[in-house]
Amino acid sequence: KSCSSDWILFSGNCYYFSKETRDWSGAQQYCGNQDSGLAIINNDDELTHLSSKISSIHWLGLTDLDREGSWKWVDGTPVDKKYWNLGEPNNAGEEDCGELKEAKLNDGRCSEIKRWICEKRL
Ligand code: 2F8
Ligand code: CA
Repeated sequence: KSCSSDWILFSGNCYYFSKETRDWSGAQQYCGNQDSGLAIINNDDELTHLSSKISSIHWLGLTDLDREGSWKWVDGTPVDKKYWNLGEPNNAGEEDCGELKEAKLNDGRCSEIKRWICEKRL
């Protein structure tokens, strides 16, 4: 078995790195339509690998929309604090959606339009 074309395999999961751009909900909707979800980072290897594939900010499956300040991956797993960039999450203005930027997490405005990463089990 292998990943669909345009998806890449890493450690038993298939990832889609969008070229198009959407807000966080739109990105989540795209992934859902592909039987996947916005990507979730479970360990250092995954963070390193995903980061090595991108050169701009991408949405991840991370949000505190359910409860301000309570950051969780979209599968309900709490986020390991070591992955945040220094000083993040800072909720600057109002930032409830998580993104990957230079191998660290940042909270960004959910309405911003940017690329995203989807993930599904192979
Ligand atoms: O310095 C980190 C800070 O950078 C930006 O704000 C100046 C980000 N906001 C936007 O890109 C809109 C913040 O999320 C980030 O914390
Ligand atoms: Ca921020």
